Amino acid sequence: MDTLDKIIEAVAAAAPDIRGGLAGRRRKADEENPSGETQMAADVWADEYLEAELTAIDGVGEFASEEREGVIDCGEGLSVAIDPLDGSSNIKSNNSMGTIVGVYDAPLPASGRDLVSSAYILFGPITTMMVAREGTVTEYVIEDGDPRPVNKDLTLPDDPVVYGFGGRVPDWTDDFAEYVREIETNLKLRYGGAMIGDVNQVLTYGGVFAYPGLESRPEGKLRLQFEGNPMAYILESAGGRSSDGERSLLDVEPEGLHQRVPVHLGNEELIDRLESML
Ligand code: FDP
Repeated sequence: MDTLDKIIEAVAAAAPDIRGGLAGRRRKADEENPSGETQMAADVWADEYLEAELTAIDGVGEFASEEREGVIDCGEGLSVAIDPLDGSSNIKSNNSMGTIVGVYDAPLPASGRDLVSSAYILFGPITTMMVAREGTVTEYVIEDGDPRPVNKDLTLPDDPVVYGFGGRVPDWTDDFAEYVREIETNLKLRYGGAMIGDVNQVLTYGGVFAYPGLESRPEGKLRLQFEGNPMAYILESAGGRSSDGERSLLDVEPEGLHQRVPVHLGNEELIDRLESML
């Protein structure tokens, strides 16, 4: 089994344990993450759980997480960047959230072009895993830690249906607000507040997800290494597009481990139109 298989197997095996540990960890932790956001006890626990599992794999050289400041050097080989619990503010209201994993063949922070695979676990009513690798995307259902493929070579539907955008509406730029007015005539709003759940809807029904650059925060909210790049890799492998507003997220220059970036993901024509309007 190669290192990539071992990483994906370890993430799938961890999913039932992480899910099982959420119920008792809905409170806030006493700390902030390196981006200055309040951590939930579940964030800290999932981070420590996955760190132990992933750094133990022979062939993993670096490990980094949205929940910790620096990169952990753990040998020679691939670099793994994770968001252990994306959308963890949803734990209070018991809505969807998940885990994101990007595997780079370069030291961190790395370019999205150095990704060799990325995956996410979605803790919805069912635990599923989406894996992009070698240009194809596969969806698995995870029961007892065993991934069972349910959708091989998944591609975005041609006729987009949904959109979901983060950030407060008065904080959107005028150009972005104009884009929303144009596309909402044909699409319906679906926003759950966890990128994984919202992007999973786009992959299922077609459409567009964004956490755009805001008036108060032009760099947006989401992090390039842990969120933007891995999700862009999945969307582009499924035939869609990603953009920071001008270019594919995979072409954004990595400048820091916790760097933020405006994120737009979806069907090609919807992202092309966005870029022409921003
Ligand atoms: P969260 O802070 O709950 O972890 O970056 C994480 C994220 O959630 C995304 O999953 C989500 O799309 C976004 O932030 C939600 O932010 P808003 O609360 O500003 O909508």
